[in-house]
Amino acid sequence: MKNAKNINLAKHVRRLGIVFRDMLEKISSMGRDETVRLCEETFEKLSMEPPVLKLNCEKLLVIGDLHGDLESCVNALRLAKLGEAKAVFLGDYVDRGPHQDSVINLLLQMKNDNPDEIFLLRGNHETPSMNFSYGFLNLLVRKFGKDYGKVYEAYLRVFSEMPLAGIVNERVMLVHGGLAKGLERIEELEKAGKGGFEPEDKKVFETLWNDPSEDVEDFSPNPRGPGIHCFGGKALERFLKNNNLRMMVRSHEPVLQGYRILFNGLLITIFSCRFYGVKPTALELNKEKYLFKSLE
Ligand SMILES: [Mn+2]
Repeated sequence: MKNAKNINLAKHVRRLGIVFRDMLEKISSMGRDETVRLCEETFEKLSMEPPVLKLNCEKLLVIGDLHGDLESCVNALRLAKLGEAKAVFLGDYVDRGPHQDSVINLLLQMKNDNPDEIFLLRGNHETPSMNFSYGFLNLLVRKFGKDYGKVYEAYLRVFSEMPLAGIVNERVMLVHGGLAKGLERIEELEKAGKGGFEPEDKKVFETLWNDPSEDVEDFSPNPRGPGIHCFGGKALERFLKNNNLRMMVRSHEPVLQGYRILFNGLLITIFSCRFYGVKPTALELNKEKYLFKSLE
């Protein structure tokens, strides 16, 4: 039976053109066993990746939070021109928005098909505590009924193997949230691992949750909740210098313009989900420069 959501998806599929049409149709009709299989295949690929990816390339597209924004997701995949460039997604694929299952399934399928070109970092919403309150778990219960548990566990296994960070051309650090308090060297994050289902290690947790603030020098408590910090320009500058990096790119906060440059260019926030009044944007990183690209 077609429900409102399927009709909505069909509209997207028509608008998004032929390249992804077959894949989207396949993904939107996937049942329990196919979904679990897709997760298991992607789990195998992700578990070979280290917690901190080292990426070397001429051109790379960075995509921020999606939260079920299928249109931004497909626009980003088309824009990325895989084969010529790589694409790194900064996490928060699920919860909140209307097409969470299609977004995550499409990205998992793309990761399977293009393991050396598509990279999926972990966001704070790739965890059970967030999915419990912000929609993804409920969606799976509605979609799979009493069978939801097996599918959800397969997704959680995938989430737990997503890398926490990427280093591009030894110069730019990519994460979902930001700089963790007490993190001095990137190697510490590599040693901390990927955090399991619900990251408890402080450095892993804060990498997924922290925000930058120009009102702070070093670190201050973050109103988001206990254990989360705001990091200032002084802290970031020290970290970048110690690790011989030029800048950090992160997502996690809806910024209306779709991007925001802080700390005199040491940090960029990029946001790709259109459901907060945000102009969905991606960041193209070239060897010596960067460009903002609309995903509208
Ligand atoms: Mn987030």
